[in-house]
Amino acid sequence: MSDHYQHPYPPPELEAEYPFHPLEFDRLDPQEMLERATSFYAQMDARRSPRMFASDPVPIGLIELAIATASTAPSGAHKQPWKFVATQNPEVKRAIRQAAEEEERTNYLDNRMNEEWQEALAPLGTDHHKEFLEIAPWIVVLFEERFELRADGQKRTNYYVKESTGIAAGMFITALHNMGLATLTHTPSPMNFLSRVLGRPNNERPFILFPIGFPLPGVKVPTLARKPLDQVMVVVDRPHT
Ligand code: IYR
Repeated sequence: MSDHYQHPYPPPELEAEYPFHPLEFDRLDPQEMLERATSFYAQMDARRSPRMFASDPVPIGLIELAIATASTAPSGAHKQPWKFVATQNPEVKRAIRQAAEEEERTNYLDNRMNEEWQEALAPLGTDHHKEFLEIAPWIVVLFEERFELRADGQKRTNYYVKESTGIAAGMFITALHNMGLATLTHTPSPMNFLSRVLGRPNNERPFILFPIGFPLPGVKVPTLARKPLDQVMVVVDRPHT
């Protein structure tokens, strides 16, 4: 047996039961790989989370494409345990803002966040004002599907729900940035009110809220440094003893 032997996938008898097809995959030449990697990194490194938005409308087609892109995320047993709930309705956005600001007032003004937490947030200058929830043209709330609820009322387990939904969230942010839209990963806390305001069933739990639109022209963002590669990457070149 050669070092490169690989047990065949799929097992031949499985193909009688489930469909398989050859993967479409174009190998790029090394030069093009490096060019694409370099320019994509520069593009993503320019992404920031604004906290003031313009009210300019965004066509639903772009929101649909961002959600379709996010939904290409890999997921545990391919269950895709997420739901992207989108609204541009002013009354819904107002209800979300009001409930979020009420919770955040308790967080910031009644010290529900402990001292360490408030210290960590100090350089970001966040507070309980969340006007962007009404001003941004779209709010998309990503829900994790804790379990699958079938139409006939049957329940089915979902797997790696947080990992899967987290990956979808990252791809959503990436898709929005790539199409020239801005978003803020907002986690009002606690955020159970989102299930009520958006009328979601109890197998879904709010995961992250995304206001989406264009940044207010001239908006400032904190001057933050990203960790250098050597602080986020470790190469292991021999077994640890
Ligand atoms: N949920 C609050 C507080 C907050 C917490 C973290 I961690 C942040 O990175 C930013 C804000 C709020 O939305 O203001």
